[in-house]
Amino acid sequence: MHGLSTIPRLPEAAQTPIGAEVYRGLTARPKTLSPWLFYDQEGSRLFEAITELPEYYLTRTERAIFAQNADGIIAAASDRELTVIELGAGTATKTGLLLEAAVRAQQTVDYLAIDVSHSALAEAKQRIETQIPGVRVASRVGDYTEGIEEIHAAGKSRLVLYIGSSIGNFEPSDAVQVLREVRRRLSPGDNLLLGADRVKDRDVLLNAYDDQAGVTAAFNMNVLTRINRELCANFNPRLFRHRARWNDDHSRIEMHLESLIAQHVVIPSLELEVKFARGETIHTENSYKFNDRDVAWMVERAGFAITTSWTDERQWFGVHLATAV
Ligand code: AVI
Repeated sequence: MHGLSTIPRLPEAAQTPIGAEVYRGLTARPKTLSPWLFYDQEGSRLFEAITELPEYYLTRTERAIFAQNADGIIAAASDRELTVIELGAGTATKTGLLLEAAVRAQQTVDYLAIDVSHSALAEAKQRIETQIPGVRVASRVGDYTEGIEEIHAAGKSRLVLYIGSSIGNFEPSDAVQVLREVRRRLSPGDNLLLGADRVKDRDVLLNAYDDQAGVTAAFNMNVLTRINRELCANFNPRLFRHRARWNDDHSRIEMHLESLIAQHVVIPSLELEVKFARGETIHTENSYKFNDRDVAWMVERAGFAITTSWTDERQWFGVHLATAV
């Protein structure tokens, strides 16, 4: 027999993005799943609901910082005309405050929204164009940095928005890599506006990721339902529970799904049987919390320098303007 034919081949489903990730994550020790798996249609709806929860202060606090400082942020970003580009724009609900300030400063502004969700971009475009005359909206479905280089902005300065503390869902080294990718597509003097959640009281953080109404729990559990649907697995979500933990050594909130009993889960499309001990968890998300020094370290390694930072009264959230050097 030919030697090569004995190499075990992974089933076809393990070669799709979701199949590959679930195979990798559930055969790893400890078990992990990447947070991008949260965002199917139901997960995106649940995330929108999270942003309105009383305990989830992040969205509301960042919006308040923009409401108070939008003119200052736009003025600090450039003395030339600005073109605004938003990475992971989603429905761009907070961005309007910055775009209104840009219109006040320069009458018209070009705005490019980049996101993986076509429907979110369509909603953003429709809302911004009707509510803020003067903004010319372009959108691009794609990964976060795709399309930046297409904005040549001759004679103009680019302002890239990466807000909402999305940067906190990456491992620190990956976060630097993401920012490097952004920097690579910019010219010296262009700017990045980075929203990053700050380190704070442990209970405030834990409540934000384990709310009374159970919306965050449903968001986390939805991963199992998605794997059942898309990979024909037989997870029983009732046999798992949502856990949020503060990891002080790494300055991050962790989300896990904890198995309530010893059990086996079968994923036939991956030809995989996954064993869980009672109390064993799948680590589904990290949400890093930063102090100003962490943010400066991260952006400097990516080729930016912080020029101005803004925060709220309680100093719970940071908005940082960083210039490409
Ligand atoms: C998208 N990201 C910034 C959210 C966060 O706070 O880390 C995702 C989230 N996870 C649980 N609640 C919200």
